[in-house]
Amino acid sequence: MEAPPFSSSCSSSPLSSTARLLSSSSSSSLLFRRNSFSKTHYSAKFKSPRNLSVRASGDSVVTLLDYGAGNVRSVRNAIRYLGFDIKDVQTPEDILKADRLVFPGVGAFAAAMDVLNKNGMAEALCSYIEKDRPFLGICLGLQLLFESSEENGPVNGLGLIPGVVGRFDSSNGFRVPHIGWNALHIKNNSEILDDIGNRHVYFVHSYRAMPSDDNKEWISSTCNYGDNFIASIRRGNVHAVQFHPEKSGDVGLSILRRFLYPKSTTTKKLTEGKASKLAKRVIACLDVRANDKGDLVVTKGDQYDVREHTEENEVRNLGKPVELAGQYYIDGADEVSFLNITGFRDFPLGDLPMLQVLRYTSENVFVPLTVGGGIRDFTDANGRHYTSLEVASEYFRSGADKISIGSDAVYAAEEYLRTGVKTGKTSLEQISRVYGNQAVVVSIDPRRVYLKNPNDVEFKAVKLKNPGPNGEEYAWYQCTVNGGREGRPIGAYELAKAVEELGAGEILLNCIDCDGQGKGFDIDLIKLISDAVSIPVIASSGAGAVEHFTEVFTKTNASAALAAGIFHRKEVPVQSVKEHLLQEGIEVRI
Ligand code: 1PR
Repeated sequence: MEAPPFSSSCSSSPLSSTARLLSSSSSSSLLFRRNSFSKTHYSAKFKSPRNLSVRASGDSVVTLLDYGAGNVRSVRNAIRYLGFDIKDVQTPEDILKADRLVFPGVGAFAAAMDVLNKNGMAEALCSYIEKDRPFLGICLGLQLLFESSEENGPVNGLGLIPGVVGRFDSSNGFRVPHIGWNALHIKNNSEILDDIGNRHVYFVHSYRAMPSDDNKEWISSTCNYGDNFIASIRRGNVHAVQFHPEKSGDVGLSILRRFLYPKSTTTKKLTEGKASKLAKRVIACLDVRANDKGDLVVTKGDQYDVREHTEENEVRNLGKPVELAGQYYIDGADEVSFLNITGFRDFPLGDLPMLQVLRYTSENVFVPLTVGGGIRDFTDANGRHYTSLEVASEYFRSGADKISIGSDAVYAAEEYLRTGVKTGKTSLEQISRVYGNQAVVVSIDPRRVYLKNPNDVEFKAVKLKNPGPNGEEYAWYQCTVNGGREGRPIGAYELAKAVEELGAGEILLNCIDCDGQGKGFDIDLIKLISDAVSIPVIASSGAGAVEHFTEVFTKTNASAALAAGIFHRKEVPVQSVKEHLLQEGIEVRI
């Protein structure tokens, strides 16, 4: 395919406060005590499926443009998994000398452009692309090729492709951010998409570029989410994708492999799928904490009580975090979440090897990883102060795609509702400003409080389908902090609406009453919250059978359903859940 001339207008823009934050957070190296931690200890039994992995020969080096925001570790891991070494861009000359360049844009548009402009990378990128050198942009790495973006803007982009990047419209009922596995509509020969077999790929973004007459020659695929937006572009050797191949399981690895081995005969066509729209997600959750011997284990509570009811009163041990996460990936989980459930009292960067768990997991697990627990400001025993942004940054650098905030989000919401002022200083606001709200989940731990009369309380109450123990017909859902230990004067409904305004991109909705009971999700609660907000809601707590997943997706607007106990105890495999959902006509990723 011949590459027509490019219309470049590489532009510069002043350094924003976001970019200053971004560069300072990314350059800060955290001085925390790393526990001695053996990789074999945590991943001894887990063997990754290597069927898609091939060894590169000859010039097996990929140049990676990583400007220090968000999770680029996953892209690195996927490239290494496919047999390539990575050379990091240090100077603009490294871009010009690259044989193949991967640009995984992460974070906000303006912040990324500021960094690129400041260090001369923008010009080098334009020059490299204009010469039709092998290029793969990912997510923001696609958006930055356009003329400008409305994200905190307008802000000028690299100007290589005609068009403005705009925000999804949530007024038509589509939740923003667009998070999850969606279908591609192939428009032109893209080569790198040749083997994907009509399967879903993983998107996570609030802004998108739209097709037009001016950019139609660039478009290789579109995706529908309220409107048709550009999912990938291709011109000559230049490719860019809005979705995340490094997070799209075997489909994504196949796309990356086609880019890295353009003339390869080693490609393997994947099983044909029937992807047509955004799939409902099935998420495996690992509650993690140190047991009494100090080993980090996956545990599971009954209504948040994680101790065995024996004389020893030990913390329940259901397996090793890295091993189990790897197994759930193989089994087809659409995401894996780690919740460090004692993070509220232990400093996550100091005492617990959660960072190592993330690092090892992300080497072999190519679906999104969320980590939560202990994300807040903290001063250690030596008086060193860590901001929640630093804690989150370290999680992102270690392989997390999203972080989840529990207790700290409750305090932030209470303060916001009390004063009506967004200070911009809460962990929620800071992290979503720097990393984008799609990277920030708020985990809610509510407990049912039964009422005879809904007017007995200032918080939103619901009429229950099943009355309470004393025949109460109503309940409100009281938020808790510190792993359910302390009730707070705020309801789940009020909290959900407040954290959406403060910048949360998704809600993980637990329910203490249902946790570990296996009797089904709390439909009243999930309906209340998923109807109240326009960000995606993950239903959690209570799954005990495949039918419970169908129920939550047919009776509420949940975007995803999460389970722990039934997966850990191997009572119901992830695949059975998906097969059942498909039989019931609910689209899921296969
Ligand atoms: O407050 O920011 O440090 O975050 C702490 C995080 O740890 C929160 O996300 C909170 O939900 C979680 N957490 C704290 N204590 C517990 C506990 O169980 N004692 N776990 C806990 C929350 C709930 C779900 C569980 C589902 C599904 N566990 O994660 O996986 O209920 O379980 P099921 O399918 O077996 O019913 P911070």
